Amino acid sequence: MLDRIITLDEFIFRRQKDFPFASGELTNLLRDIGVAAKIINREVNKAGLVNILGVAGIENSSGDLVQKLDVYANEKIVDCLKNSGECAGITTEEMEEFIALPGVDGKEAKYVVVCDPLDGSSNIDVNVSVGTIFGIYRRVSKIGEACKVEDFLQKGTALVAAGYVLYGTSTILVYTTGNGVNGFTLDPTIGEFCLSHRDIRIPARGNYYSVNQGYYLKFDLEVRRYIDHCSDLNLGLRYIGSMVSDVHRIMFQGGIFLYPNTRKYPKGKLRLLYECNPMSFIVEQAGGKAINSKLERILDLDITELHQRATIAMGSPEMVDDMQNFVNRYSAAAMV
Ligand code: AFP
Repeated sequence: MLDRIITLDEFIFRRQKDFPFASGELTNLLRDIGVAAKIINREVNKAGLVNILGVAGIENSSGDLVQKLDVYANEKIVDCLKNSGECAGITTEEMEEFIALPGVDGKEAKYVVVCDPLDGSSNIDVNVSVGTIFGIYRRVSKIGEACKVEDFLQKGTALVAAGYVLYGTSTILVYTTGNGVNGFTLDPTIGEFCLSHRDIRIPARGNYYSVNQGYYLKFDLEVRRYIDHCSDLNLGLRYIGSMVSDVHRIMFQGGIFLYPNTRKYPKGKLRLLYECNPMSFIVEQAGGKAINSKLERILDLDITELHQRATIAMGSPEMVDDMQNFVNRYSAAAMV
């Protein structure tokens, strides 16, 4: 039980004081992302009114053009970071190329941001939870010059911070700066994210597995055998189709989330930079594990393209280990 309300801003500021040489730039950047999340939350909550206000691409009753929510979320994130002056560049799942942001008031930024502005957006029309995922890297190119693609093409191990916002029955922001994971629930009455989940730890095992079982026959043999094993253990299947929501459940109740290769997506569907790396950093910081179908740690994967895809198995450490054993056993058997 928390004795008094601690807002996200206060928490971030307090944490900054734990680092004697911190300049406050990361603090400000995290705060700006929190502001963008509140703006996106406001629009997500109105999504059900779209049929009344107008549909995407046409004018609403006020004469404004109604946008698709993922496009809107993308614009809001970019706007917030553009004006903040703490971000040298941003790349998102919505954009083909990254954007280099100019310094503000003569100040040159040292961080770049990667983001999936509205993950699971195909769920919006049916009122199912969606999320925003973000990651922050220290740029590797020269400060003072326009940022370069290399600033974004860094392994997950180089992440300075990562987080997600889940727009669910309540809106919650979960983030890490590599020193544990904390969650903040939006109190709509005061418009603040308030510390609600301190030092989140993933249980070693859980009672659920999360995979699009509709693709079962398209998975490799070893993945199918692992899924059979989960079913043999009487684990429940939970799959929302919105990675943030599925992983958020695992953060608290344990379990495993899988998106393996299929015939349609031989390299996996999810994006390494925007989805897999930030979520893996958070999961590892909470004591979990995240690997790909080749059993490589997600955060160690080389990245050569902004929109590179990856396969993933993440969640409770003992369940990821089990999955690893199945892959080892059945892929060896397949080679005989
Ligand atoms: P959308 O953003 O297009 O809805 O995709 C969501 C997502 O990237 C991830 O959040 C889900 O876990 C996964 O794709 C769902 O994909 P399937 O519909 O193929 O299971």
